[in-house]
Amino acid sequence: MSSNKEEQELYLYDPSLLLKLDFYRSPAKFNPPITCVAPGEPWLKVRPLKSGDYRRGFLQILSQLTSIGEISEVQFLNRFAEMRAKGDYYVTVIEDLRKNKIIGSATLVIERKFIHSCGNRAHLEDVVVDDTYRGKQLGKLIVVTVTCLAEYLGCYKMSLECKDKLIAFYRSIGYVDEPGNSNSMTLRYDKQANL
Ligand code: 16G
Repeated sequence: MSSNKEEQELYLYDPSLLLKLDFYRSPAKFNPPITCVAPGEPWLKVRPLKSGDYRRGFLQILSQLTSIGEISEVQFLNRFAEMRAKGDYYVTVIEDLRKNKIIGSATLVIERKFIHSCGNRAHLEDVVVDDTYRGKQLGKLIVVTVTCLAEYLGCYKMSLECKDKLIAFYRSIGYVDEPGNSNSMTLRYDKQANL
């Protein structure tokens, strides 16, 4: 990708938001300490999704999570533009700058409500980190980044659905099963059983 093209790229949301997050508010412990601004290696970058990330393997990384289907660059850009116009989608990625590749992603979606004084509820979605980058705390880093972002943006709570094997991970960074209120139910229209 030419640098001219890179300059024309759009961010999904304002990248300066990531400079304002206070990682010390999270119960997550990082050893060694890292944050979204200082992710532990000079070649790692945490940032909002960009319009050019189709060519940086963004969909390939998501395919480590679930089925992606055939998505053209035009379809990607149309969905990107819809999310950007809505303003409630905070798809956040980790890039390996050496390879110009997306290696991790997590999405914060904000749902506007009438309850809780017209409050906003945060949803954690589509968390994935390339498993060849294990041991760099990147799963924790990307989840804590969007978790702190939701709090910064004034959400009253953040919730998620996950596989059983990930419960311990989410507990370790502050997510809890609320007694009597932690069930998740699904009705599938796509009839896919990718569980
Ligand atoms: C997990 C994800 C969810 C994702 C779903 C895909 C997290 C915290 N949860 O539940 O966001 O959309 O998997 O599975 O990342 P599906 O293809 O069966 O909907």
